[in-house]
Amino acid sequence: MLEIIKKQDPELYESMYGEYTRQEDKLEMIASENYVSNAVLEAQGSVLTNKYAEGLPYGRSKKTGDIMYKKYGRYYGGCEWVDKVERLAMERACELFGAEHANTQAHSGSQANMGVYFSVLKPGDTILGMSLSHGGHLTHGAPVNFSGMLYNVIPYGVDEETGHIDYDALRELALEHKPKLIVCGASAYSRTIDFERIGSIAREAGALCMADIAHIAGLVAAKKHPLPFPHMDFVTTTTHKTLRGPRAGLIMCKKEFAKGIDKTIFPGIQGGPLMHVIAAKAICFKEAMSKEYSDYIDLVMINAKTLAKELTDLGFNIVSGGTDNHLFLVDLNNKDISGKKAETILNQAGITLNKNTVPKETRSPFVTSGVRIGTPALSSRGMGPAEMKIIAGYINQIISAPDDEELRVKIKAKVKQLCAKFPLWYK
Ligand code: DSN
Repeated sequence: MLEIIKKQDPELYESMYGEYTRQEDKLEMIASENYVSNAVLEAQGSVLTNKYAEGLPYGRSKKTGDIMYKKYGRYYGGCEWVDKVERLAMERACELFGAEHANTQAHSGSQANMGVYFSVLKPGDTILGMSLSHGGHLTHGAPVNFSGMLYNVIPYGVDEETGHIDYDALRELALEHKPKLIVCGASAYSRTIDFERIGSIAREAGALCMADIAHIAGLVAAKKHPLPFPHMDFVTTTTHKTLRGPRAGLIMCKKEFAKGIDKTIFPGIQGGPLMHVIAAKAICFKEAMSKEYSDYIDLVMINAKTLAKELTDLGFNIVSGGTDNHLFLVDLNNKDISGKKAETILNQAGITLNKNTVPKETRSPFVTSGVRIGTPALSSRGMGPAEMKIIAGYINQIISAPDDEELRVKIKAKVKQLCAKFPLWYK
């Protein structure tokens, strides 16, 4: 691994190899991270990175706006092979998620969301989005993000007692404020999202609706979470979380919005697409259609449930009482420790996760009263419920003795041994 860089640039190599060993030797429990396949990695390191392909792998009929593969839609010559790559990625995305149209060029989840907003909203329009402190994403209308700066954002959230989305309150807000767009989806929400209900609220309020499924894309692809289409007009996602593909974005939409989305991504907000990354997306979509992948998602969900149950039995408060997906939030208020401190000491013991706000939060987002825990990466390396029970024990020991540095050193060594039983597959 990294043999050429090792010879050519030892200074850089040291840090890159350091990151590789960190991934290999530690328990990666950040809910949005994963380990890609060798095929996904190979595509991203391929010669497709050399090619400019601004435009699309098709033209459109001037009369109807329909896609015409015979028409040339690129601004550069020599795109005959990358055209095939991008079409494959688009077709596979549509098949996987039941979409009428896919644009696979978005470089990231934020750009995918920007692509949708810019295609149907004008500055000052009203949108409804899940508040960041209740589990939403920055791009769903946080004041510090372009979405919060450009639009009139009405935030909705969870019922602070149950930790579940308050759909009745969401409906009332929608009917009162008549938003142009309702955005659903979350970065820190452990329960099934009722796309059908949100879609019906949007129609009642005369709004368009978009689901950002970045976190649960793998569960949706494996049909272990209800599908957003046909209830949503737009679906955006990243491809690198539970979906286990390259670090990138994807937009899907109903056919009537296809032309607007394509135009907004290029030339609207992006230049040349990253063809090596689009190839890697095509690979991950194919992988996500397999039986192995479906079994993997089952394991991710069983592991999350097992870990949440074990921690509950050890006296931890899990927000909403459990999980339906790949992650959950731990409210540490009864443990007399902040999320920041928990993140730091767990990392010192080889357990990587992130601090997170919890319902009724009293601390700042830099400190927080909780942590977010996810199982996608551990499940990719083959860990199962037996390992989740061991890990719950480690977490409990560390949080119960926050000043015990020696304990952290001991557990770090045990974590390394555990990880060695589930080696990464990179050559
Ligand atoms: N940063 C991502 C996460 O951790 O959920 C969201 O984009």
